[in-house]
Amino acid sequence: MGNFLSRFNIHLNTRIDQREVYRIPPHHKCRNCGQGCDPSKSENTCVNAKYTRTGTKDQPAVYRAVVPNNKINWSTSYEYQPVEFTSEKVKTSTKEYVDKDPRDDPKVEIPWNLDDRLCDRRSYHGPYKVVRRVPQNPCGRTGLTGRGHLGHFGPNHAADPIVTRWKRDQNGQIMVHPRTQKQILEFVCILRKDTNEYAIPGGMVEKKEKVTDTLQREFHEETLNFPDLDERSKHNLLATIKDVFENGGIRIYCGYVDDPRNTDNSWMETTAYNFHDGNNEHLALIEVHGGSDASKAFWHDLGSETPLYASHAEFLTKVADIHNAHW
Ligand code: RP5
Repeated sequence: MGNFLSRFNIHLNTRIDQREVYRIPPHHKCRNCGQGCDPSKSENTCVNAKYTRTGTKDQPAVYRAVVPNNKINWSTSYEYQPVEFTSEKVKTSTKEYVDKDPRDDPKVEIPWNLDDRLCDRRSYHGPYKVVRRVPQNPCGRTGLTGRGHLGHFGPNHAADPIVTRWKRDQNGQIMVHPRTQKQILEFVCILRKDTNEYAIPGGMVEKKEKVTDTLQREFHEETLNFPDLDERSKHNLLATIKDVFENGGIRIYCGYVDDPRNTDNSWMETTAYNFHDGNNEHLALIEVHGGSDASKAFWHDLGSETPLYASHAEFLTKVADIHNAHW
């Protein structure tokens, strides 16, 4: 995969919830192996399979139709037999507003491309097509139709807090990477329970929730799991997070995420913000401990050496760029 983010028109500012139209990325990471390979090349094993396993390790196997990179775009004709899949958990969830397949009931008018105040169905990339009563993934074919493991048809909105500090030695000096000769950043990283991959501690924007609140809630749930902390310390910790998250931060990205759960009709979009404590004044002093969907949380070196979930490496490249740090 090339530089996913560089294909977007990224604006850096601190306003949240502002809708802007970004250019749509031309292709996905390979969904067949998840590695960004090109299944149309003969040396690639993906080319030999018609269907490949998708989803997470703790879910029953689901197979996607293999889509060669040059057939991802909807405008390219392709004899295509995607697999229809919506997980039982999603189908039976009482939490989801869009909890039934709209094709089952032609009388139900779904307000696609709109925010009806119960659900924001707008995409950061502008209006998407609705084909046979379901949204069409603006980034092309994925080998799977339905909602997969996602709660909503169309865009599923998430938020990603990228909390960073400089890596320091015992004397407090910022450490420099021997290869790039650039200073090293650390970020708050989690190990996702579902895929066992390193990731930013992001999560879904809940109904009627503002992105700024999601950023705080997810950071709290996934990285600040201290059941034994006394009430006063807990209060101080949350006050620090609230103060920094609401008053600082650089928007790194908003738009489509190359998430393994994406289908032809449901996809992830996120807003990623960087909160940097360059002088060890507030966030840098926080100890982290995994909770909720994270089996672990820890400060981790920011660099190309670490493989990360979905498009998270692309967001962190941008963060490294902004701070002129090692990548
Ligand atoms: C990714 O999935 C987003 O970038 C965000 O980090 C995450 C949200 O999903 P959950 O962590 O809530 O599963 O696409």
